[in-house]
Amino acid sequence: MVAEPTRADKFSFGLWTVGWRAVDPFGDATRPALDPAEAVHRLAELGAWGISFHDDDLIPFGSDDTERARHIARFKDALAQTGLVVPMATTNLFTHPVFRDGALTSNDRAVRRYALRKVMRNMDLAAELGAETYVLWGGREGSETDAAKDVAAALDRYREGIDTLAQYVTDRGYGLKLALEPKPNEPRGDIFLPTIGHALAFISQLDHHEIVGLNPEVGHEQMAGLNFVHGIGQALWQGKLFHIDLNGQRGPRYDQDLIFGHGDLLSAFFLVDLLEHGGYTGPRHFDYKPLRTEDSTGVWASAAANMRSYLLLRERAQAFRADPAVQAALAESRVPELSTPTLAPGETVADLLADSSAFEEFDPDKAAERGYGFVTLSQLALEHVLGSR
Ligand code: ASC
Ligand code: MN
Ligand code: MN
Ligand code: MN
Repeated sequence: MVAEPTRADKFSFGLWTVGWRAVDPFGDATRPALDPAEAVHRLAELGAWGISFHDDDLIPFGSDDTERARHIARFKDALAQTGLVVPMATTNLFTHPVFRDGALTSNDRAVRRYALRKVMRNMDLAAELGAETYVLWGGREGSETDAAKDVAAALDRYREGIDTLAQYVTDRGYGLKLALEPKPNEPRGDIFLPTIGHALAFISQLDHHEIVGLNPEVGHEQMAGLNFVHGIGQALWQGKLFHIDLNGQRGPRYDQDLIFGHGDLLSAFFLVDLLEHGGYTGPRHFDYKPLRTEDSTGVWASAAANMRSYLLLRERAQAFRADPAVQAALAESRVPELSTPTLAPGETVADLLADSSAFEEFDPDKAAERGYGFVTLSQLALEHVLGSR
């Protein structure tokens, strides 16, 4: 029996996910607006632990100070009543037409300054609500024509923007960490920092690189045809997996934002295995869209489905790890051997050069004879995913 979700599982949802009214480029909303306080209550009832938001999800754009305070107070009441926490917050730098050419990298300097202030204002609220992570998804940072952007200048401005925000967080003593979210395209034809790899390289150029990491989204890497598990593996290896957006995607096409597990299932299995065994302790955050076909019953069913997919896959990953046949297959495939350093402790380059067994006496033809047994391993994983072992 799969466990029901509990707070200890650290499941969180974007307010914009369950609250998505299903407006798409071709059609109007199919669902009414969702009251943020109701979202908090329903998610808490389903066993979620946290909720995240863009400033404009909670406080409609253009609200005056009185309205703003009222929206925040209602949200805080709902949090207090349910015990739901706010682990992360982010900024909407994409809906208003002022961001048509981007926010931190708009060609218009005044727009860039306005964007920084919009982020800072919501960082104040994020800190007040106890968030640990502040996500920056540069949805409009990009172009449709290469004539439109000086890429080096855009990256200079992106770096300036992120460093300015990191400085703000540090000056205020907020303790917030910044997490950049890569995406290759949509809504722009091409978006800057398109993949985990680009974003990691960019972070290395920041003054405040220590407090800046990543919020990778499953579907965004898969839109670029990349292996999400490898991307997460590298982000963890570099100590930069600050947060994660879980969802589903079927191949390189528009951003589907499917329920977690409803896209590439095998990849989702290996992802959960990695998160559970690879040292990630942060939120399991879902950034998905309830299908446009669904009414509110379907919305809450989809929220529950995300958590249930994760728990099922976690159970399957634990069974996979515990299976003696899997342990034997891992050994046969020499997977643990990759953790043995290539040079012996204290061995120098000169020692390696002096070791005739490494080269002069090494028989590459002989070493090439043996297969690695990965088929057996892969099939064992499949059988565990299917519940047949
Ligand atoms: C985010 C985030 C995204 C986008 C998208 C907005 O904050 O993580 O992927 O905004 O969900 O629709
Ligand atoms: Mn997405
Ligand atoms: Mn996302
Ligand atoms: Mn999204």
